[in-house]
Amino acid sequence: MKYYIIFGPPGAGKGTQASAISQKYNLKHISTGELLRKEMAEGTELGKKASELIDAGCLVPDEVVEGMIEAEFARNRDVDGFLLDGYPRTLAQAESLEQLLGKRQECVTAVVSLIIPDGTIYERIRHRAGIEGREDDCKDEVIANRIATYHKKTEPIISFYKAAGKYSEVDGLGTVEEVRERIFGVLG
Ligand code: B4P
Repeated sequence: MKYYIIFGPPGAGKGTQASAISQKYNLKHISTGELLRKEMAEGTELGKKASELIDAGCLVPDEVVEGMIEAEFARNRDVDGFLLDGYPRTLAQAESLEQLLGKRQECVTAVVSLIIPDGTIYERIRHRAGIEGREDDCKDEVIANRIATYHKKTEPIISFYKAAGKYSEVDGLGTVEEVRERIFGVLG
């Protein structure tokens, strides 16, 4: 099994690029953001708790997303691997993923990180707010908190995967197609 991670700040293009990557390599795409939005749309207890945090630009607790990932691995057996999008987002999540994969005698295959400046994050998320109306995209202070949370809690993961020799960076600026070709160039 392959376990790829598409990594980057909010608005870097992770979700945008994920479908082409998962199609090309026959991977099951797992977006923790999408799974959480589904819970919110269905009005489940988990969704109600998550929405307060997400709408404020905060991360949901590690154990919530860890449980979701474990359930998705168990549910999807007929694939060549997984593309994790938006997970892990903290060092604790990265360590938990190591343990989970270790139990299956597996490990992370590669991490592809999309690099974009903070200013572009604002532009892209403001643009998406006009199209999708996601609550967490609509206020500048919430976007600012998501960016700050990325730098504080998510960026430290980079050294974790660099040390494991699994980390590559791709320029996230340019058209969706240009970025996609760069990702394919790294994944081979
Ligand atoms: P996500 O759903 O992961 O939201 P995101 O970071 O905004 O990324 P997304 O994949 O949607 O956007 P993309 O960059 O593709 O998470 C939402 C929230 O859920 C988090 O803030 C957090 O609260 C919670 N959460 C999720 N996972 C969690 C975890 N593991 N632990 C704890 N909490 C968690 O695209 C953004 C926009 O850019 C789009 O409009 C797109 O069209 C545009 N775009 C993309 N590529 C472009 C390009 N090349 N040029 C121009 N525009 C482009």
